[in-house]
Amino acid sequence: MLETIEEKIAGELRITTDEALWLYENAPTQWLQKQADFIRQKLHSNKTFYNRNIHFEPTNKCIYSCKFCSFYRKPNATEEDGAWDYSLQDLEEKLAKYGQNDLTEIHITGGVHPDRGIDWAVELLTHIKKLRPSIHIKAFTAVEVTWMCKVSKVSLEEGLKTLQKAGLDSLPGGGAEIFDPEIRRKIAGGKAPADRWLEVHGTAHRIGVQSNATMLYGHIEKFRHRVDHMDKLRKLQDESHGFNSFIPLRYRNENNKMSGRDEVTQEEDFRNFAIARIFLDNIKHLKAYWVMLGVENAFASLDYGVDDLDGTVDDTTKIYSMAGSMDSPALTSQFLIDSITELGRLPIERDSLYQEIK
Ligand code: V47
Ligand code: SF4
Repeated sequence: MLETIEEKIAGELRITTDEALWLYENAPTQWLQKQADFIRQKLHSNKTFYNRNIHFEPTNKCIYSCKFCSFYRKPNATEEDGAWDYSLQDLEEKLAKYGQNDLTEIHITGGVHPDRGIDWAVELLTHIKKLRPSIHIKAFTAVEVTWMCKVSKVSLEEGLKTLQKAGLDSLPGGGAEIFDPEIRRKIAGGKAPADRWLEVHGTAHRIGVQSNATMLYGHIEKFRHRVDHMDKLRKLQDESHGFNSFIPLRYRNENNKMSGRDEVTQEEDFRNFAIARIFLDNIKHLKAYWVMLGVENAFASLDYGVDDLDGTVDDTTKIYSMAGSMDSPALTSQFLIDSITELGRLPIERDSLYQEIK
């Protein structure tokens, strides 16, 4: 099997879902590393991408209660319970810390607030574009978009077009979790099912809003569920061509309803990145989100098919710090440039759609 797959990789042929499953179960890690690195090198030579961004989470109040989530609070929770609702003024203050040209992207995602529909999002997007006309707004997971359209009683396409007109430039990859219905139901309760997540992204791509895709792994899923997840993404991408990057997210186990579970090993992270690089032949970039993996692991994953490290991020990212990652995550561009260079790679600052800036 290994030789057959190796020949396919050398010939730029697609591997099957059975072959991907076989790799998860049988392939030596060193072999995976070599093959994934070969593909990355072919796609990106020795370039490693990063961007200058901040993350903003408007609220952690959420109508859902996903078992892996350490971040959400009930909609009626108070500040004392650890709930927050940032105002436009709070956002303005956060942005004011940066000069007009210091950032190229703002990434916005948060809890699914019961009362917030498309109008709320339009106000937020419009305000940001007024303050920073050229900033790229990557905002709202497919789950948030679904809920907003429901609150505002508009179709998905109408809702997305309204957001796009107000300044939405792309969608982040969150909310995908794991697509298998049974596993999804167990860990993510009643939130938008896989078909809907895929429909949101397919519709966004059709109207010219590109996006990313994530996969939450290392909880109760089996390898076959990961393959099924990536297969669904690969199929949609064949039709819609709108995914820029794939971001595997390892389940972090602090302060949530699945906290008793161990996290997977670093080797498992590397194997997962490598298999994703081999399987997803139509998604150009593979991102290691350093906030989740830790800086050292993220840099080490560059040997396993990863070409992108996300960005400078800055400190309000609580989704991960509350689940066990570092507090107040932030890196400077210089740190990213120096670290990538030390590894013998070429640091490339990119914009949110992966156009090279410098
Ligand atoms: O959908 C929540 C994940 C995601 C935990 O598109 C957890 O560029 C691990 O999607 N352990 C949101 N993961 C974050 C996200 C993202 C991040 C960075 C870049 C981009 C992009 C998207 O965070 C959720 C969920 O899968 N998550 N809790 C946890 N305990
Ligand atoms: Fe809410 Fe998102 Fe957390 Fe699920 S993962 S509880 S939808 S904030």
